[in-house]
Amino acid sequence: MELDVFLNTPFIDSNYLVNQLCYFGFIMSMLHATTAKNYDYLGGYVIAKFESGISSMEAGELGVLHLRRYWAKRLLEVEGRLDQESVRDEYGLDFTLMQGLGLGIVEPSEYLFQQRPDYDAFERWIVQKLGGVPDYALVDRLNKMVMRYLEQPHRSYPIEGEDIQEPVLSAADMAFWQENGYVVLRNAVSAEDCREAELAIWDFLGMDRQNPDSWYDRSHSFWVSLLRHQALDKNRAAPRIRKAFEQVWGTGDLWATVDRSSLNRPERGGIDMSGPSRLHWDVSLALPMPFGVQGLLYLSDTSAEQGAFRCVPGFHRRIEQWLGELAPEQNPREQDLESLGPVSVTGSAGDFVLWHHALPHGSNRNLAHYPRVVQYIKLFPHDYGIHPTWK
Ligand SMILES: O=C(O)CCC(=O)C(=O)O
Repeated sequence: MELDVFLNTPFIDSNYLVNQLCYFGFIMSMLHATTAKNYDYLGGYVIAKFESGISSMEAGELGVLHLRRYWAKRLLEVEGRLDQESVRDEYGLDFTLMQGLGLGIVEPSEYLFQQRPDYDAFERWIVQKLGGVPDYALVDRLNKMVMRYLEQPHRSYPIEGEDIQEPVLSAADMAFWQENGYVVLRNAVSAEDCREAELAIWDFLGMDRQNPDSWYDRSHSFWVSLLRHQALDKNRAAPRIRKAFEQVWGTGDLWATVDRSSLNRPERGGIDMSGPSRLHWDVSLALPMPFGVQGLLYLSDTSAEQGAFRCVPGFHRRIEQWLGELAPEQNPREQDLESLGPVSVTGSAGDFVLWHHALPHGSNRNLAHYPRVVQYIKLFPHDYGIHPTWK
């Protein structure tokens, strides 16, 4: 039964499972499934009602709409009393709110689950995490987003025909994107900004980039959970990266995720440290699959053998047919995805890779001598589609 709850938990695409843990419900279900005892199931779904009665319009001291309801839902979820079905339409709203506040989704979920604070304490925690009270302009934008999410029809992406001024992806880049489902934006950020971000990551890890002996501390995995840093924030706001996302989504109204980074270290002693080298998807494979885009910024020069990003070009155009040809008992994620023809996507420090989330993707093993350093950045519209079923 607990496995059913886990499998039925919807999931917002981002980076691979443990990487982004980008859907709070997923995290909460995992934690919850292993701890809470007193809840009932029917066909794999938790039977409970969202009883808090707190509306999205109720704000606390910070003045942020929906935040109190978000808090109340998480606490009910911890207790196994949240009717997931009744709040399914709000997944995108919760996600955008947490990302838009600059918190990401993992930390708030973990905090609420572990501390079960009252609402005032939750707001104080947010202020402490953000290093201050969210400014008026952000609160105003968030509140408008909440109203639009709840009151206006959600759009279907990509939006065709909206005029995006001063594009950074050329017509040839866009044609490549359409055909292959990925594209590289060269020189997305300056060498200096790249360097600052890379140094912040080394510093956070307590490793010396010049000294390979310092790279193999076993307490560090591929993923680097440094979320908020001036240099990382600057890259999230990089105008060229924003513009590229605007071009592929077809809209300028986008929010940025607060994601982790990664350090793909060269293999040593035959030990593969390359993280998600197995090809995978981070999105539900339930059809129809809504449009979605992921992205990563190379912070170090990355050759194919240096653990580069890999993906299967053009698979976004044939995924539905491919899924349809599988027998019902065949799990798409367990198929031989290597046989689909992945390519390595190389880049210099400062290059940014965008890929359609329908492409199977992963990282290469690093057989070179220097780690590949990457920052994950995704910009998305608040109302982009999230399939309610995780498959
Ligand atoms: O870092 C990479 O090259 C791959 C990242 C990945 O697999 C993911 O974001 O899900």
